[in-house]
Amino acid sequence: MSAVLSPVQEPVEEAAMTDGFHLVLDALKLNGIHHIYGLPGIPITDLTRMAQAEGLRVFSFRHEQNAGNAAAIAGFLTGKPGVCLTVSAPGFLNGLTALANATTNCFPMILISGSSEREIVDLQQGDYEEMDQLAIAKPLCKAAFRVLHAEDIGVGIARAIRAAVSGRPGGVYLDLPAKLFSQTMDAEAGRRSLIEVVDPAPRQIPAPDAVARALDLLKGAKKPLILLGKGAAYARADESIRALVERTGIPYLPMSMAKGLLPDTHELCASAARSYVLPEADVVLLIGARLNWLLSHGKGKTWGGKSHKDWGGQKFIQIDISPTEMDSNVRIDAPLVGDVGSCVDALLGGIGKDWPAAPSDWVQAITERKSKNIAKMAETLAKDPKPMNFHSALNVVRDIVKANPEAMLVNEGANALDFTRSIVDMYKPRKRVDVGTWGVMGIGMGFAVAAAVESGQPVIAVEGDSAFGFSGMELETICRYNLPVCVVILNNNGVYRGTDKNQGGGSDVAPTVFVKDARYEMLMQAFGGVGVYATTPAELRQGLEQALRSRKPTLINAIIDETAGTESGRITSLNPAAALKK
Ligand code: ADP
Ligand code: TZD
Repeated sequence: MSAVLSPVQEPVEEAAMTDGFHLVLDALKLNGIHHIYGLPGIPITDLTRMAQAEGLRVFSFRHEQNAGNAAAIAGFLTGKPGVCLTVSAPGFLNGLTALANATTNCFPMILISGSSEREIVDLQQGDYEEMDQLAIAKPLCKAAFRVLHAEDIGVGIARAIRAAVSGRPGGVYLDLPAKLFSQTMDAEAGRRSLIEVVDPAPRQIPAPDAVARALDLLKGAKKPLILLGKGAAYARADESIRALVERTGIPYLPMSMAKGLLPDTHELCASAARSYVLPEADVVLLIGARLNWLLSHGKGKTWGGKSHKDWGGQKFIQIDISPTEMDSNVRIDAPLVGDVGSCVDALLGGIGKDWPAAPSDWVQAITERKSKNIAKMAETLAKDPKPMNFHSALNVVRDIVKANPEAMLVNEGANALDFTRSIVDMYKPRKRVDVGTWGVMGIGMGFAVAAAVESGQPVIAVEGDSAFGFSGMELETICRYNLPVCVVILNNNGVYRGTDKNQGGGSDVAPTVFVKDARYEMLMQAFGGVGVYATTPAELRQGLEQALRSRKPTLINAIIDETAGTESGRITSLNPAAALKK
């Protein structure tokens, strides 16, 4: 053996390599995404382990729908896409409801699902958890992509991020087949293939003639009204919106998730006179709010129309980033297409010192109705019925939120939703998250986890007992991550209430009725959290105060009069049987 190595035999330094797993994680990190909400299994278990090793936080759930809801609301709260990671077929399908809900609500999220081998899926040969996930996701989200080669991971993630947050935000599906993760490539080439997305949600400036048209209409209004939706909350143009309201003196109505954009106690807040201002207003400025069912489609009796479909005669100015939203229900006289911040700033630019004050008789009339309704509500809230009802329980939550305006409020149910929305004032933007555009049950614990994680603030989740059941197993997740979440179940023994009877007279209880006096607080105790059984407002108050002080996972089972709720809360009329009774 020769002691001298020939040039060909010289040991070469092995090129550093990377793989699909690390490229995915590096691409997320490069774009400031440090949280993954998901549930492990083939083929993404190792991705979750490596994610932790690489310094990302992985929040592992008990069901993918809850992880998806967490990702969706993380997107709303941060303005960056929330990421949900699932296994193939059934895990993907479990996450899909949340993806569709995110898209419906304009929340930016990316559902990343592992998938089985394309060759087998496409020939339908029966792979483990085989499903053509990309095809199924497509119609339910804003965009859907698949990455087959490691060198395309950077582009795939960049496209997913852009699609989720630019224009109207929404859900994006990213399909990553199992084989992708183990593909290797030169580390330096891999690094160069990643994309740090520049300006992912570009501002969209409204056209000057559109601004002039809107200002003209607003200036001539006798009874102007501003309607703030969750698009306005999402846009983070809080100071500009406040300036618009205060400089013009125009009363405003916040939609549910826009509550707190300005404090609900603001003198121009018209919430307590809603049924007066909607039919009376002559010019309505919609800011990031759609004229969908939640606003009676902009017509009918709510808006002063003579019949169900009749237009009330209002003129509408609509600020929205989506041009096709205009005229979706009624004529939009002054469409203002652009991002909320740019549009509101453009309006402010045209509102000089000579801008007329909002007509004082209009503002005065609203103030009078408000005062009357607020006084009436105060009377109801001061009552102390036994057992508790929605009002006496929510009066406590109202005080607690007032004393802790930074706390996040999650809310779902029917009566539990409607009463909380109208009784509990919000003081800061993006503190209230709820069932949104679909009125979907099941967002509760997923939203609560992400609200705690993303805001670092304590979370109060006000839940109907039925609503809670959809995601209740995530109490374990809340305890595992030791999150400062206090769940308040307004427990009236069933869906809407607990008193329905089996109309056939059989021994089964009615479809809306649950086990009586269920001890939900014990579920929290099972995982090491604090359980409180509250039958009085004092017990509820003590439980809530203690939870906020200790920041320990807590569940308060607040026992409500089982006769207290109404069918479907405030939307009884949408039940088909209501039409039979007419
Ligand atoms: P709400 O339920 O509170 O009435 P919607 O979800 O119906 O609100 O409406 C939100 C609207 O806001 C959507 O039409 C969406 O396109 C729009 N939107 C979302 N983000 C922005 C933004 N940054 N600028 C302008 N419009 C936005
Ligand atoms: N399933 C899903 C996914 N979303 C829904 N909205 C419903 C079913 C129907 N539904 C409502 O619209 S509210 C509600 C259901 C089942 C629960 C109401 O009961 P609750 O609240 O106990 O949560 P209240 O306070 O008793 O009304």
